[in-house]
Amino acid sequence: MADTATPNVIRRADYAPPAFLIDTVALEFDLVPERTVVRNTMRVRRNPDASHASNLELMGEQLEFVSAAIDGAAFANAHAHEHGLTLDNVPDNFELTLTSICNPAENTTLSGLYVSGGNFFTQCEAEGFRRITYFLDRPDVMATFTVTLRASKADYPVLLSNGNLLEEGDLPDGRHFARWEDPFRKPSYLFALVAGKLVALEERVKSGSGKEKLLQVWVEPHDLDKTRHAMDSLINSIRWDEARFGLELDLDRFMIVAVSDFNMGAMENKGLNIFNTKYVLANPETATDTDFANIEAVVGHEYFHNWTGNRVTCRDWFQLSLKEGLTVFRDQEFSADMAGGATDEAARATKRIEDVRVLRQMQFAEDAGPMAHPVRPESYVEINNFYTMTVYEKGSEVVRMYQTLFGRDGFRKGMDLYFKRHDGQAVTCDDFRHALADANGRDLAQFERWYSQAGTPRVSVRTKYDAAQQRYSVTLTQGYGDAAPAARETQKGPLLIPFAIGLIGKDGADLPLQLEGETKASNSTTRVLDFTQTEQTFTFVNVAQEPLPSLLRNFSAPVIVEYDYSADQLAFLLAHDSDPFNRWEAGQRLATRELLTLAGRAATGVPLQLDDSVVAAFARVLTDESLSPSFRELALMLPSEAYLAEQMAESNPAAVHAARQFVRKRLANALRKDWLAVHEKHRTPGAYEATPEAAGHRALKNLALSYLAELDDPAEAVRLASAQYDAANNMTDRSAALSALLNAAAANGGSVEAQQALDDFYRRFEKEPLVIDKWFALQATQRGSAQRPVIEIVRKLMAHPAFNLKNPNRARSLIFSFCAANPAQFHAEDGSGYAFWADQVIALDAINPQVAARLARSLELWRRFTPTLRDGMRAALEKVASQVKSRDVREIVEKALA
Ligand code: B3K
Ligand code: ZN
Repeated sequence: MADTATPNVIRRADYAPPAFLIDTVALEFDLVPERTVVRNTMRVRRNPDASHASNLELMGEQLEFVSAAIDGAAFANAHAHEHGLTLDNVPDNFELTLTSICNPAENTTLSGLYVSGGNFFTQCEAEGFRRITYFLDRPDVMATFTVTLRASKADYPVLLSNGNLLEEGDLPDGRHFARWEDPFRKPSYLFALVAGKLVALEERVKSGSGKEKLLQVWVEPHDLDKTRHAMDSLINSIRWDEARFGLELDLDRFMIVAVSDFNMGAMENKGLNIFNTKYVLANPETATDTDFANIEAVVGHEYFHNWTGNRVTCRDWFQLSLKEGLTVFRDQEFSADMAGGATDEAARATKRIEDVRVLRQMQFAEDAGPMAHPVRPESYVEINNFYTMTVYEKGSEVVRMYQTLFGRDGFRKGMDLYFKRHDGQAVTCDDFRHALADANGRDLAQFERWYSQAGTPRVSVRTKYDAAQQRYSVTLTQGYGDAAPAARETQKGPLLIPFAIGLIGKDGADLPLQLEGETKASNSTTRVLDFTQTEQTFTFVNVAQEPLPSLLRNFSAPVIVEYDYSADQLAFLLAHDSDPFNRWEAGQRLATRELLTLAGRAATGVPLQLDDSVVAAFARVLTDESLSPSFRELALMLPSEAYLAEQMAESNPAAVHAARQFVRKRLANALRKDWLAVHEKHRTPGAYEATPEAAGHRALKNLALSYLAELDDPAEAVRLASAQYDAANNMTDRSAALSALLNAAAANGGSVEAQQALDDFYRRFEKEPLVIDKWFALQATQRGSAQRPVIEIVRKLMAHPAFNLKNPNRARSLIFSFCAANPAQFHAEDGSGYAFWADQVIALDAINPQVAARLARSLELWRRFTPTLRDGMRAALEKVASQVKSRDVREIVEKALA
C-alpha cells in the first residue's frame, strides 16, 4: 500500500506494513469555524517489521501547513504537497510536532472536521483524519490519543472527544478547554471530537463486573424529548453483548451524539459514537415503527463495534468486512433476540425475512453489475465506494454460516479465541476464519472462497424418490450462472455451502431425517448438509412416503436455489412448512413467478390475467389467525418492483409496474371484505407502544389500507385513510394514511384529500427535519400517472424553501427516493429521469463526493435494461463522466461504462 493517496488503483496484493509506527498522539485544537489550528505531537519510531525508508511520508489533505519540529527543534526538511507531508531523513525514534490549519466551516464533504448547525463534528472513517492533521492515516497504525479542545465558551459550551475527561476549565477571553484521554490504542479512523451547544440524556448503569458506567445521548436542546429510545437501545446493547458474547464495556463513559448533516447512518468512534439524527431521535409522533427498529439496530451496531472493529480492528481497508460483516451479524442477532429471544422462532423469522429481503434486492443486484466484488475486495480506487451491501450484508451472511456450521456454542468458542489471540491488534479476515476453525477443530480452507469470489452462487436441486427402497436422493449442483464479468474473474472453485433442508410429508408435517450410513434418524427435522463439491448427492433412507423438500431453510447460505416447484407445491409449503422463513419464501416464489409472467405479457401488450388459485393462496394467509400479524404482512407484501425488474431477461420497469399493480388491484378487489376486516381488527387503540407485537398489528393494518387504496372505487379507502390520518397518535399510522391518500389519488392526478393531508403534514411538522424528510420522500416515491408524472412534482420540490442539497438526509429524501425507489417513474421512456439524475450527480459532486457517488450508483445496471432505456442511461452516464471531478464518482461511472 502506497503511503500517499494517489488517484490510482489500490490493490490488496500490494499491502506492505508501514515504515514507521506512531505510539502516542497529543492533539490540541483551537476551534474556530473558518480557521481551526491543530497542533499534533506524536511519538514516532521505525517499524522493526518493515523495510527501511529514510523519509517519513504522512498523509494530509486540504491542510495549510504551518510548522514542523523534531524533538523540540524546528525541522526544515518538511515538504507539504497535495497528498500530505514528506519529512526527509528523519531519526529512528523521535517526537514530531506539527502545526496546521483547516477550514471546517467550508467543509461540505462532511469528511474530516466540519460545522453543522453551528457545532463542530468529525467523521474520519475511512480517510478523513488526514483532513484534520498530517498522519499515517491507515488502520494498522494504532496509537493512544490525548486531545485538548479550546473554544469560545459561549458558542461551544460542550467539548467532547474519545475516552475519559481528564480536566476542563476556563481560559482568558471567554474561552475554555477540555482535555480527554483514550486509554486504548486505536487507529486514526476512530478519532472524534464534538463541540457546541448540546444537551444530554444521562444514565448510570453497572456493567457485568459491577463497574459504574456513565451513558450519554447528546442532542440539540429541542430534541431532548426524542432520546429515550436510543438510550434504552444502548442499555439493551450493553446487556446483550455481555450475555451473548461475554463482552463488557471497557470505558467508564460511553457517548452518542446526534448530528443532522451526516454522510451515512452512524460512526463507531471509540467511546464517542456520532450518529445521523435519523438513527437517534424518535418519539411516537415523529418516528415510525421502522425508525424505532432501525434506531435499535444502529445503536446496537455501533456499540458492538467497540469490540468487533475497535478492540480488534482491520489491518487494511480490504479487510473491512472483518468488522462490518461481523458487526452486522451481531446487530441482526441482537434485534432478533430483542424481538423473540432465543426460542421464539416465528418472531426471529420476521427479522430474518426482512434482512434477506434487503440482501436479495440490493446485494444480489450489486453482484450482478459492474461494482461486483468479493466480500474482501481485491482492489479499489476510492475506499468509500466499498462500504457496500456485499461487504456489509453478504459479509454478515458469511459470518452467519460459521454459526450455522458450528452452532451458537461453537461460534462463541470461535469468537472467544479470536479475542484471545487478537485483542489490541489490526488483523485480517483470514485471522478470523482461523480462529473459528481452530476453536472448532475444523479445516476451513475451502471456506476462504466466500471471501475471494464475487457473484451470487446458484444451487440447482434435483430430487428422486425410490418408493420400493424408501430412499430419497437430493442432488445439489453449484455454479454462478452467467455472472457479471467483474464477478466471473474471481470464481475459482466450489464453495462450502451449509445447506439446510427438511422433508415434508403429505399431512404437512416434517418427516424424520436419516442419511445413508447413519444408524438412526436425527432428533432435528432440519439437517444442515455440508455441500462442498460442484455436484453432490445426499440420500435419505427410511423415507416412507414421497416428501416435498423444504430447501435452504432459514436461508442458510446467500445463494439462489433453483428447483422446479409446481404452483400447488408452493401453495402447500406456504400453508405448512414448519420453517417460517420458507413459508414466506414459498409465497414469494409463487408471487414472483406470476408477476414475471405478467410482466412479460405487459411488455408485449398481451392482456393480463391471474389465476384464482394464486388469489386463494394469499387469501388463506390473510385470514389465517394462527399466523402472527407481522408474518402475514411480510407474506402479503409482493416482491418489490426493483427486485422483479432485476429478474427479467431485460429489465422493463414499466411492465413490472403494470404487472404488480394489476396483481395488487386484483387482490384488493377480490379480498376487499377481508382487507376491510383486517384494517378494523388490527387497530392499536390507546397509548403508542413500540413493541414488536404492536408494530406487527400496525404493519398489517397499514398494508390492508395500502391494498384498499388500489380498489377500482377508492372512495372507501380515502374515507378510511383520512380518518386514520386525523386520528393518528403516531407517525406509523399517520404516514401510512398519507401514503394511501397519495396513491389512491394517483390515477386521477391527485385529490383534494391528498393535498389537504400533505399541507397539514407539512405545517404540523415544519420544525422537525426528519419528518419533513418523510414529506419529501412520500411525494418522490408516490405513484404517478401520464397526466401527472412524478418528475414534475420532484422538480417543483427541488425549489421548495425547505429543500437543501447540502444536507444528505434531505438530498436522499427527495433525489435518492425518486431515482432509486420509484423505478416506474424514474425510468420514464422520455429519459427525463436520467437527465435529472445526471444534473444532480454533477451538482452533488461539487459539494459532497461521497453522497454523489452513492447517487451515481443508481444507473449501474443500465446494460440489463430494454434498448431504449439503455441508450438513455448510457447518454446520462457519459454526460456525468465528462463533467465530474471526484475520484469517488469517477470510479463508479467509469466502471459502469467500461
Ligand atoms: N463504520 C461506519 C461507516 C463509515 C463509512 C465511511 N465512508 C459505520 C458503520 O458501519 O458502523
Ligand atoms: Zn459498521
